[in-house]
Amino acid sequence: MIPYIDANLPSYADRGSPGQWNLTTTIRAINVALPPENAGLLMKPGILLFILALLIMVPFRPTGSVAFLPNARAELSATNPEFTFQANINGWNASQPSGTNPTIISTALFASQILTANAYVVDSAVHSLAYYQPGTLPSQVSVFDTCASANTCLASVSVTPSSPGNLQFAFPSAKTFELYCQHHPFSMHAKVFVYNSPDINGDHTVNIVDLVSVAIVFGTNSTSSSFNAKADQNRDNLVNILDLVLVAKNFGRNL
Ligand SMILES: [Cu+2]
Repeated sequence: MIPYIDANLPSYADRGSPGQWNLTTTIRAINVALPPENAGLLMKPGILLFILALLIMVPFRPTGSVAFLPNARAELSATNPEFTFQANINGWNASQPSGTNPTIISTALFASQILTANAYVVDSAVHSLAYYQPGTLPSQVSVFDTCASANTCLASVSVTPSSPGNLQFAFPSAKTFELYCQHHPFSMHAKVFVYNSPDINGDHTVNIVDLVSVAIVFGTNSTSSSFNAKADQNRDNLVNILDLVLVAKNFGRNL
């Protein structure tokens, strides 16, 4: 029996977020029981074919629909990720079905990408949606709504029963940031997971160079000498097909 693995990347729409993106990808790879380094070598021909296919398709994309890659145009026009947060003294509820005080996870949210947060009050209190640096404890949050770098606050917006809050913010790095209500930090504490940018070389466009950047370290992990943390899109300490797909999803985008 040949062992295999199914790598299924949940689509943006499946996560209950705005449905501009609708890519569901299932990839089947054989021989995953091999050590990561060897598995990477085995996958190389597949990766090269994958990249070649993308290169062939790219010239057709701006002029019309591409039947065999229907999501390509949608990706190019995808808007910034957007979430709605419900402010309640007992905890944040996001628009995602992840419950109270969730960790916000969306592949559309990567470093330097603007997240639009809409917050509205669902009880009768005054709240303040605020992003803090990773690791900031509830006891370190300013309860007087004074957002400053000195208290590791990155951005905040006040939310009252009569006035919803809107905050646009670009997380500076691929980390997991703290999301507090500054007035109720002990009960209202969610997190925001930020992916690595698919623009790996930082030239503001996602192109073949970025795909190759992932391909050449394919199969490595964080203990490998050639490991490239920026290529590890989902920050799971492995560079595998999931990371390649995340870059491919954004292929052609200007960031
Ligand atoms: Cu609050």
